[in-house]
Amino acid sequence: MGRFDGRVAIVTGSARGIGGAAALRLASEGATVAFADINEAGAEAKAAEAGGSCFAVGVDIGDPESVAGLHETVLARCGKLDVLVNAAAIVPFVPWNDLTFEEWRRVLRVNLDGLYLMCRASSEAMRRNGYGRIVSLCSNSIFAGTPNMAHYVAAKGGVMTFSRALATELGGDRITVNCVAPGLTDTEGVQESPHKDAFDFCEMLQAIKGHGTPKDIVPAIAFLASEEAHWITGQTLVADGGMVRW
Ligand code: 4PL
Repeated sequence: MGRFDGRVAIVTGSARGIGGAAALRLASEGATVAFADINEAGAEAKAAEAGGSCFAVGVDIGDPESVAGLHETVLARCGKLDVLVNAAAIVPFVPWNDLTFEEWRRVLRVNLDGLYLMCRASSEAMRRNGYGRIVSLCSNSIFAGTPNMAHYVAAKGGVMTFSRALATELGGDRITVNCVAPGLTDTEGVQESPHKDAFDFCEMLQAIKGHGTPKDIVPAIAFLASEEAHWITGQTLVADGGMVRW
């Protein structure tokens, strides 16, 4: 008996990192999860790890046709959609002096336009369903003003404030909309980037010492995605060892 028995979920960014861990958790608690990622091979591997009725779909969340195709696949296969976890994002490391408009647009296209497109399509299916849970990955960088990612910080601020507004729009359809805001987290993506050198700085500010890992973030995502979180909407829950407070 799992919290997500009979539920159908889409998790974007689920080939690895926090999205991958969240998708595996929902699956382990009974959900049929569509592992959605632009890295289709990675998503296939994670879906195979989850087993059961889980499957993978390649998607570019910044492309309306790709997002429409993802939703057609999920609805044809599963008949409904209960949960959307928006974990897909570009995590850039670009100092302000090098931040071109092209780079700004590249990040905003995925991290904010992609959120709009996913919520646009998913909320239609959830509205027909009369039930829904949308959980989007934010970042504590919106409170800290973290360096070398001004465009990312701008997009993640939009993730939080858009979610507040969408919660109002969808409340009448029994759909909740919330965010989880991790701090710097030890993922494959972070280890491949200069962000990996910031763990000591973050730890200095944390109330609880140590490096955040995907498994530290997943419980907050799973709770907000669960049926029993029905009275919580429009909120942003920070899960960062107490680095920032608000
Ligand atoms: C504090 O979301 O929140 C680095 C990279 N440092 O992506 C983030 C902090 C990063 C963050 C983030």
